[in-house]
Amino acid sequence: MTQFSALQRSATELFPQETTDREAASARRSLQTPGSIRFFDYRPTPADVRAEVLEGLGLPAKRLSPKLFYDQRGSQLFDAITELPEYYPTRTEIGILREYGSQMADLLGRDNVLIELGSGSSLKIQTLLAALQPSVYMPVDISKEHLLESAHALAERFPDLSIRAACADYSAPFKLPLEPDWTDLAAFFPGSSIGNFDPEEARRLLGRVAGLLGAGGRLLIGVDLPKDPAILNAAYDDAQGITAAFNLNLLTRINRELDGHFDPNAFRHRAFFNIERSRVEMHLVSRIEQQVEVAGERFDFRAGETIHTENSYKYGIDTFHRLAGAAGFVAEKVWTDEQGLFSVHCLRVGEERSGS
Ligand code: AVJ
Repeated sequence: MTQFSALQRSATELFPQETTDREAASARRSLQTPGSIRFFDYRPTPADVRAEVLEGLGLPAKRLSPKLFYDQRGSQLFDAITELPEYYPTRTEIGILREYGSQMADLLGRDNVLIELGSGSSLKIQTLLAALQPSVYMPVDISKEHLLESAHALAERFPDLSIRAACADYSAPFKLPLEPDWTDLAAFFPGSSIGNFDPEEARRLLGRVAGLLGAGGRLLIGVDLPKDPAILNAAYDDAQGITAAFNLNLLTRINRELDGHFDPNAFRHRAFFNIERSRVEMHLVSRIEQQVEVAGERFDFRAGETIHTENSYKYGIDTFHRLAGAAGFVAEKVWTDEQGLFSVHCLRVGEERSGS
């Protein structure tokens, strides 16, 4: 059995199914909307989560992957972050998409299959759908409930849109519910989520996207720009403490899903711009010396010791062009806001690609 057919079979198409749980309820609601939603679950597996958490906490410099932020509560907190006065990226990027959407559509082409990586609430795509008019919209996200709710909301607003939602982890090699005769693919990767990956991982991820799209395929990608550290520090450590709650929710999630015994009050949120590496770092700092059990294993913390939970790299335009070039993309166009806070690039997969 090939890997592809294995994944195809594990994919759950909820649309026609009649079961009693929540997600099926939301799929049933979709039966009442004119729009068409099909849902494919590639189940980013809990076994991987457990192994990753235990490995990360066992390292001399403890770390956890930022993708673990996005359980249902974490996805909600992230949505709240995007509305904070200090968090400029979302509203700035949406402003750029609004202003230049028709130029973007001219470059990306219309009537294609539009894949969105890390679609979250599918808010940004809504500013582009009228201009882009894809034949199929394929949101890909790691958070299943969030993906289903968003797809449903989108179908209500865009009843003629054909939606194929895929619950998958794009940070590792991933499959998508693509049909063999779908050749005209484009991708949308907004929000500067590429910044969560170290440059080398980012190059590999972009390389996989290039492979998926094929020569000539277009990628529209949002990339946060380096800027005054004071702006960055405020954006990742807001006055209302929403980002702190988002960071600390990771511990609550581990407690719930992995039999963890973290006391979230015994940790505090820390975020700062690391200028040398051009990245915002988020950490959870142990307020005290303590021992914490997770999934039956014990982890020791010194007072002040941190768990590194996120990097958010900021790329200048030339630096990002070099990264994209190394992944097989040719830069076509870049748009920014007037203040130079954020950039959106249109990249095209070059003809000359050496393997993946
Ligand atoms: C979703 C990865 C783009 O790095 O700005 C927001 C996540 N972390 N506040 C970012 C995040 C803290 C966000 N990305």
